[in-house]
Parts: sequence; C-alpha cells; structure tokens
Amino acid sequence: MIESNKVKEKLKAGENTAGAIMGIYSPAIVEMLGHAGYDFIIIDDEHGAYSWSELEDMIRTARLVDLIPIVRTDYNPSSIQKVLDRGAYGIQIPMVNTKEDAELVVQRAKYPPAGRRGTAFSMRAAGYGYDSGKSFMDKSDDNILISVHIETPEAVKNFEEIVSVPGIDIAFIGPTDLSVNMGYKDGAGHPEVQEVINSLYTKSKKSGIHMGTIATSKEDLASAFEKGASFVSVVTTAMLKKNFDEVLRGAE
Ligand code: 3PY
Ligand code: MG
Repeated sequence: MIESNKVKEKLKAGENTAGAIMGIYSPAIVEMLGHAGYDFIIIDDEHGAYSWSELEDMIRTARLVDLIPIVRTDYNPSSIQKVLDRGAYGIQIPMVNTKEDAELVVQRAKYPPAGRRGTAFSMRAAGYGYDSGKSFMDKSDDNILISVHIETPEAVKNFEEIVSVPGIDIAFIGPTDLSVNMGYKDGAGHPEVQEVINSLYTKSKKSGIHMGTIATSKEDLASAFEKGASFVSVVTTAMLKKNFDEVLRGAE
C-alpha cells in the first residue's frame, strides 16, 4: 500500500534528505539505517545482487523502520513495473542521456493516461488487492519518486531538456560514471570533472530541479548539501570499508 512519501514532502518543503545506497542483501542493515534516522534507502539493482523476493524483503523492511525505499533499476519496462509492484516508493534510473530517455522512464512509472504502467492489484504495492482502483493508482502516481542519473557528457549536454520532462523529481549526479565517461578512470576528483559537476548545480538553480548525488564521508555529505544537492545518498560499502580500515590501522 502506497502512503505519503516523506522524501517528496521534505524536498517540496525545501528540506535536505539523506539516504544510503546498498547492493548487498541485508534487512538488518536496512533496520539500522532506519534507526539511525536516514530518510531513504536506494536498493541497488544496477550493480547489486538481489533476487526479486530479496528485493521485496528489502522494501518491506524499509517500511518497518520508516525509510522510503527506492530501487535503482534499468529501463526495461518490466523491471520498472516489477520494482513498483513490489512496493518501491521510487525508482532511480542510470544513464538517462536524453529527453526521450527521461520521457520513457516517466511513461513506465505512471498509470494511464499519463503513462503506460501495466495495472494489477494482486501485488504487494496494492496490498494484494486491499488497496485498489483509482485511489491506489492516483496515490501511486502522486507518491512515486523518479530520479534519473546524469552521468555521461551527453546527459550533461542535455541536462536542461532532461529535467524539463514532467514527472522527473531528481537529477542524480553519478560522479563515478561521469568521470569514467569523461575519460578519467581514477576518480571524480579531477578538476575538469568537478567543473562539470559544479556547472550542473548552477544550472539546477535555474530549472528548480532537485539534485541528488552520493557521499562517502560526513565532509562529502555537508559539501553536497552546500553545493545544492538535497537528496544525498551515502554509499554503505564505502562507509563499512572506511570503518573496517580505520579500526584495524588504529590498533596497529
Ligand atoms: C556513479 O557515481 O556513477 C553512481 O552511479 C553513483 O551511485
Ligand atoms: Mg553510475
């Protein structure tokens, strides 16, 4: 059953939101993130390893601890539909490079007449039939959050057109793919990459789109908010790795 989406509400009210992205199946870590007070989780099915029922369990657990579950998935119409039917409150789609790509994503996430999402009420999102018909479909269309990755030079070029597509809530900068696609394989710290990223924040202020990105430290998180991102996701494995390393080195 889709209820209100506190991330969409906070963004609308001009507040920042913080979440965590993870590609490892662990309902326990999802619970910890909820107890810690994060707003959302991005369940990463682009690079992560989940079966459909594991994905549904991650979504189910997120709701138990008041986290908004968003799934990073691909363009495939059945992927977007299956993710939303599992009860995800949002989708995040990698490599959205053109206005047409963005339009396709919105089409696949919304019910007719706005979009072309297939209809069924027998699945988890509609409470297996306990929440159905127009009321369910309207709630779903209103509350599903749509985030698209800006992570290629082509997407940077088409940024304004992509974010002008009705239904796109967030333009999410993927610094890793962006730097690799710009020819820099050793991280996003290169000044040219940083310049492009900064230009996106500047452009976003004119269009009014909410910006998202990743962070791997508290300094990163603060800096992303300061630059103008309002939907920032820490990287769960990077946080674990950092702490594993620090504790071991600290004991040497
Ligand atoms: C990237 O940095 O490419 C990402 O997709 C971050 O999630
Ligand atoms: Mg990426």
